[in-house]
Amino acid sequence: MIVSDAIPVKIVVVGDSKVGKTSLILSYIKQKVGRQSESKLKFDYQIIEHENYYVAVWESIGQKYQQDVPKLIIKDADGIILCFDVNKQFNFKSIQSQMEILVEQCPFQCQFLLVGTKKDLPYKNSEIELQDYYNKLQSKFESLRDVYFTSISQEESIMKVFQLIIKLSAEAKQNRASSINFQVNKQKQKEYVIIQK
Ligand SMILES: Nc1nc2c(ncn2[C@@H]2O[C@H](COP(=O)(O)OP(=O)(O)O)[C@@H](O)[C@H]2O)c(=O)[nH]1
Ligand SMILES: [Mg+2]
Repeated sequence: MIVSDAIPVKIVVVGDSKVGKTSLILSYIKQKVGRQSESKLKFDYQIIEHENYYVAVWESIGQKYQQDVPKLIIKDADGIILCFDVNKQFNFKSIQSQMEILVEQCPFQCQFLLVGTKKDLPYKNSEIELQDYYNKLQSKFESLRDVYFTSISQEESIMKVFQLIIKLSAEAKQNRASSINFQVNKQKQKEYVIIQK
């Protein structure tokens, strides 16, 4: 692929410690490049070619997205994967407050997926209950696009999550860019008309 043809997309994986963020990213990278990554991922990222995209995958640390480092990591994100552990009681308040902060700190067109990790382990909440929580969240956050369940023992479940968030994020980014171009062109037209007078 010619680098200049590729669309850059930044994806950040967020969620509580030990929820499975690093495992999710490493599984995706292994599937894409066919080998284990050397990276420990903290304060670090990986660049992956995915179809026509150049994807930078980051892992964010902690939940304090207002603090300097997490804020810097998410402030130009195109897509966020917000993880929770299905083997733990779903903490609606925590997920909701994380979403509130993320939506505030991330660019306006940023897209979100909610991902329940460790689906090979027993669920603490029923799938119906989790779907209800998701529906409640979705009604509050328009940019929250879907909920998925993954396991490191089912690689294809992880690949699906990345494929979807990359596609949604790239589309939103392109739409935003073309609407800005349109506005700039309109502004230029206006200036042109003024000069013509
Ligand atoms: N059973 C199971 N364990 C997982 C899964 N994903 C991660 N883990 C385990 O959960 C622990 C924390 O994972 P890690 O990726 O380091 O979490 P992080 O702190 O969010 O980056 C590790 O012991 C992983 O092996 C999964 O899908 N199933
Ligand atoms: Mg980690």
